[in-house]
Amino acid sequence: MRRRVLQLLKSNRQDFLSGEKMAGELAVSRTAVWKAVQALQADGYAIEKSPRRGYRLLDIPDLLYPMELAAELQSTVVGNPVSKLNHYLTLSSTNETLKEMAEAGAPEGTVVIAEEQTRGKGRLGRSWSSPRGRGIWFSTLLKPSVSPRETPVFTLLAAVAVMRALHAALPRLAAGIKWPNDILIQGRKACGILTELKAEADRLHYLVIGIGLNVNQEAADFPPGLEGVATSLYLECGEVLKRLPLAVSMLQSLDDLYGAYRTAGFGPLLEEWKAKNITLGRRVNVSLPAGHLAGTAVEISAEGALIIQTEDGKSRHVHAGEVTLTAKE
Ligand code: BT5
Repeated sequence: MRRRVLQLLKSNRQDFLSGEKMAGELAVSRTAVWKAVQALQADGYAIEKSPRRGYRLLDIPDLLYPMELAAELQSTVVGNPVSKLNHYLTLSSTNETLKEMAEAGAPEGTVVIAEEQTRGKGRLGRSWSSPRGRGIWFSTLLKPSVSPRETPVFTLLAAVAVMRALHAALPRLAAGIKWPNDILIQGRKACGILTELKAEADRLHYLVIGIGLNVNQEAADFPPGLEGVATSLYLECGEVLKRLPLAVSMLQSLDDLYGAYRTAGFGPLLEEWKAKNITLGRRVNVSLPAGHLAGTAVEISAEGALIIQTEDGKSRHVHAGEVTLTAKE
């Protein structure tokens, strides 16, 4: 009911719509219309009510509601149908909630979005700052038929999806992908990706791809210790951005890229990743569980590993690790 009332209000934004007319069109009582309007107001929609003229929609909240996302999204798997989009005001971590849903049999393409995460997760038990309404914090469930060895490529796929959305919104933004899971702007981190999976030795059950994009944080919104390390789109371009179109664009790009991967494999995706990365050609230090590695990042393998050429001329494939970029070659 709420969705249908909202649709009517949206298609008549320039004028008031009487409660009677809406009730007639939706074949419900005027009280039902009024209740739906009240529910929409409680959700943050600014709706003006005039005793004689009816209702008029003044503003849509910048919240990532499924019905708003679905109105713009033209995806096949990710977040389609709309019942796969799950929105929460606050969650501990969207990855954690989506993993529970995956265990309970949620379908591929299920998405969990939170306005705020109280225990947002980074890799290796690190935390991810996710203040309310300031960024886009969401996770997507995919179930590709690949072996667990091939899953790192999906982190690269997600990074390319974010880059496409950033490019569409802010074409002049100097953003680039740092292998494996960061998007940096002028050397500062604006986006992180956390891919988690459940698998047997040779069979993947599911992937949960969590993406956190800093949109409207001011410097003071970041916890101590992240000065000079983290940034937001607002800090980089000086403009408060609407999160809704950015979120739609990321979901759409994820869906497009996943579709492209299913028809053409990883090849074209890796080419696009290369065009958008800032890691290859750079001298890097990589911290690995078993120590450090220094060298030049020369290539990305078909499985998404970073190939490092060390001083002694040897090539090393790094499948996971923390990369620090040093000088340009
Ligand atoms: C990441 O880890 O970059 C993965 C971040 C994934 C976050 C998303 S949000 C939706 C989904 N649900 C979750 O619970 N997580 C995912 P890592 O490479 O380990 O980087 C973590 C490090 O980045 C921290 O140790 C901080 O130094 C820094 N950091 C924390 N919050 C940040 C933020 N908002 N922006 C930039 N840097 C941040």
